Amino acid sequence: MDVNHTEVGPVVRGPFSPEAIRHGMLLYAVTDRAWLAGRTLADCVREAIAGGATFVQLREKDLATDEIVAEAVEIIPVCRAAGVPFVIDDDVEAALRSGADGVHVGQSDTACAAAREALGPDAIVGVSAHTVEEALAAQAAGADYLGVGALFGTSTKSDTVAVSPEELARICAAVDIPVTAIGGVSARTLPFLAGTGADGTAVVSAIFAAHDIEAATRELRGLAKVAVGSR
Ligand code: TZP
Ligand code: MG
Repeated sequence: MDVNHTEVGPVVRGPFSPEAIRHGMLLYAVTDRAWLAGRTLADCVREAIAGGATFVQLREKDLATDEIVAEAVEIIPVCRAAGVPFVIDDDVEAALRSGADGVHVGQSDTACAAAREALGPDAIVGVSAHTVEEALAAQAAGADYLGVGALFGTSTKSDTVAVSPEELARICAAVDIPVTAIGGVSARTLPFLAGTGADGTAVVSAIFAAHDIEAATRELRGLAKVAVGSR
């Protein structure tokens, strides 16, 4: 058994190439425990990956770092078995301790450069951006990808900044790193991302609130392949 990949403690991360990270943006699944319905989060992630999710972020707003680490070590083997990158929202210490592939930070979280410093050159560091200025700053600070949104109305996050498809397109044109579009993306809204230049979409509720997560993810993956991920 490769303990580096399954236990809490110092880990050796399999570095993901820039191409693999860009591919991961296509259908980026962001977890939410609001709709577990008797399943574990790892079960839900397994279903999402079976349906074609290309990247996974563990997003926990109400758990302590120890609890996030415990959750992450359940999910990491599921992602690793499928070769799907796995990052943790906000909590750099949890990413470090769990052996996650990296972290996703918002504008008011740990700075991108500090996250990189803590996690090392092979870790994935993603940054949320809402404007061209923020996007260029994140790229200059060494971000591997950008999450841009909220594109559409969402009830998953309350303090969102609205980003128009036009601003998304300006951001995609301004940066070289991959971009995934987030916020209110569903089978109904995903086609509106066409032509923005985004590499894909990041989705919470349209995946994790679904009764059949695998089927919902498969439908979104099919739509994403048509609408985005073309550059
Ligand atoms: N960041 C911007 S919008 C959002 C996050 C985390 C929530 C997106 O959730 P949903 O359910 O896909 O609209
Ligand atoms: Mg955050």
